[in-house]
Amino acid sequence: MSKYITTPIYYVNGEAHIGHAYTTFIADTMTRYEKLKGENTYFLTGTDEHGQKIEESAQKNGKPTQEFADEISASFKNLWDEFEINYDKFIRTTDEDHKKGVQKAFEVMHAKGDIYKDFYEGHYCVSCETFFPETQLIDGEYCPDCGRSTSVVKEESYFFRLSKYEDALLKHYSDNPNFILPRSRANEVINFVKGGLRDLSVTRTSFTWGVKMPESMHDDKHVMYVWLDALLNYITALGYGKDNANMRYWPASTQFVGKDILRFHAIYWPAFLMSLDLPLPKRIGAHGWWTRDGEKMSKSKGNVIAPKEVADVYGVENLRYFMLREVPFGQDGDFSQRAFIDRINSELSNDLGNLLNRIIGMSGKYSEYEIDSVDVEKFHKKEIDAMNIILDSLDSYMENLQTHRYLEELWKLFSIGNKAIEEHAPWVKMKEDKKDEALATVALVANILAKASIMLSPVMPKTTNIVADALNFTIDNSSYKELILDKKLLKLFNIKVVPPLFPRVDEPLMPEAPAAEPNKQEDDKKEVTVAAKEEDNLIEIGQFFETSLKVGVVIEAEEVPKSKTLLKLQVDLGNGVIKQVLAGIREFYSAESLLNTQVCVVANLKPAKLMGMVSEGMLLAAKDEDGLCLIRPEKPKKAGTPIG
Ligand code: ME8
Repeated sequence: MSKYITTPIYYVNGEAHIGHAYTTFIADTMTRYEKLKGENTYFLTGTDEHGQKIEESAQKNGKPTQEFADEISASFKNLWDEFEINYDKFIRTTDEDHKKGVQKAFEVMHAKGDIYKDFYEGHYCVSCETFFPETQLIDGEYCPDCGRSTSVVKEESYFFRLSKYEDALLKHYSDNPNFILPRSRANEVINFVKGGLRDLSVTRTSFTWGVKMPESMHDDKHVMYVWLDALLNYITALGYGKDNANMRYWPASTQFVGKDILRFHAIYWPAFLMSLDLPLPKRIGAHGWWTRDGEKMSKSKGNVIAPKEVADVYGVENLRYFMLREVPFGQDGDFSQRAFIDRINSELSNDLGNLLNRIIGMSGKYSEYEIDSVDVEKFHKKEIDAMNIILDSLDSYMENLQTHRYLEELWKLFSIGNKAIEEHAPWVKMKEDKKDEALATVALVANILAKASIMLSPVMPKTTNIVADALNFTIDNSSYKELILDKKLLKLFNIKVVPPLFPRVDEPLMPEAPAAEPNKQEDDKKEVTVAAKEEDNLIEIGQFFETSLKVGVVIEAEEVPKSKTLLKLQVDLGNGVIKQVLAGIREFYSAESLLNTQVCVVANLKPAKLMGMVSEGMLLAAKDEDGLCLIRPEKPKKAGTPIG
């Protein structure tokens, strides 16, 4: 069976940032992992180039839209090439073949009776390229997803009968519980669909930068809605609407997306596919959001991290390792140089790099760089068994997208190696004239390094090739079979001396993010507030409404290790928004007791960091000498219902 792995196609309204790099790294890692296992795998990435947002960005930059799109698309492609991303195709939605494929799909949907013409009247957010009914807007004007102002649109439009697919979608989610990963995210999608799907406006007449209607529709006033155009890239890339050359790869095995665009991929996309009578992707993997030093990245704050800037100073493979190790798939992650440097120094340099250096050094000293595994089983049965248990466990972590657990477990192999060296002290054995035992320990560790580097190769392909080169073998499907599946040991070979792989980093190598607004002012404000009598401190109603209070549903809850007070909650705030809240309520509530209960949340707090984790909101609670209780709605309300 073949595998097909995709990233979202990135908008060409700005250069790549670290969030784009993360999606691309996971997809690339997964592709390399499948290829290592011998699977026939196809990997697609590319750029999303149509729509009002791109047209407006080009205008702002004073460039013709196509020229602007060409430049930014090339900058994405060059970056991925420089990072040696192993894609099979880089698609652009301005490619002629893609446009034809989209037109073809439109005709098929139309012939099926799923497209009809009507008038659209509603609100449009250009930044999200999304239509919203008035009821969903914040204060009747602002986008519920990104908070930006929406504009009123009233125009003739073709509609896709999304409502027709409501039941089929719900059935698909319930028949395929792994369709959306992590599973906790499935709830928000299911609730959204259960809330009722409105037919989707899929063409626009107010601008022209989009795929034209198929000629058969005889209606050239309209261009395709950018999300219809964009989602179809996943099949046009395989030749849909042209020669179907690679359609054998469909359905996709994993489609990676950020949580912000899960709804499009888990609702609209499957409905489009059902309309086209095509099978649905096996699963949609939705990852979390990256912040920088606890702050949301944005151009206006000037704290966006360009992946190239990081890679130039820290190395792209170190960055891949850090991002995949740092966050559980699906959760938000924070990029800080401190955390990155700690992992480079302790995990890459100490655990992996030093182990290789020790083996190079010892084998040189004791056996002129010759390694023979002949006595390993005799002296190190315990270590071999422990190693095999770990190696056997790895596949399920990677297949379930748990890259952080995969790497965490993989690193236990280095502990086994280091411990064996300490316990068996080959230098002592050499003095005691037990050379065979000393050499067996060196060979054990060489084998550990070899096997670990095979399994690490999808994450750090170049670095692990250097390790393999030092150990005189090649990382590929046949060494994977021999050393991992068949559990064989390396045959007699000579070690090659290589320079240290991971020089230690002592100081941050990049300028720090511009300082966030000083907290001092905030603190001063608090003091004044506390000092003043409450009734003297009257506020305008508008000030109160600056605080966004919402009903939320706790969909995940866990204790924060090493904290007596904190619980880490994922709170569903409706419309696909899930926020992580660190609440100091552990003394009063257990994590389990909060699951699926309703809470009241301050939803527009600036993210803050507690114990290295980001908290994006605050729960309302009352506390007196008898303890603390949460404030909750008297009757259940929909997630996201505003309070005020
Ligand atoms: O949404 N943290 O394109 P886009 C983590 N063209 N990931 C992030 C991120 C962050 N801070 N910011 C962006 C689009 N991403 C559409 C997609 S697909 C048919 C069309 C990642 O350029 C994340 O994967 O806004 C997100 O889904 C993707 O970039 C969106 O990129």
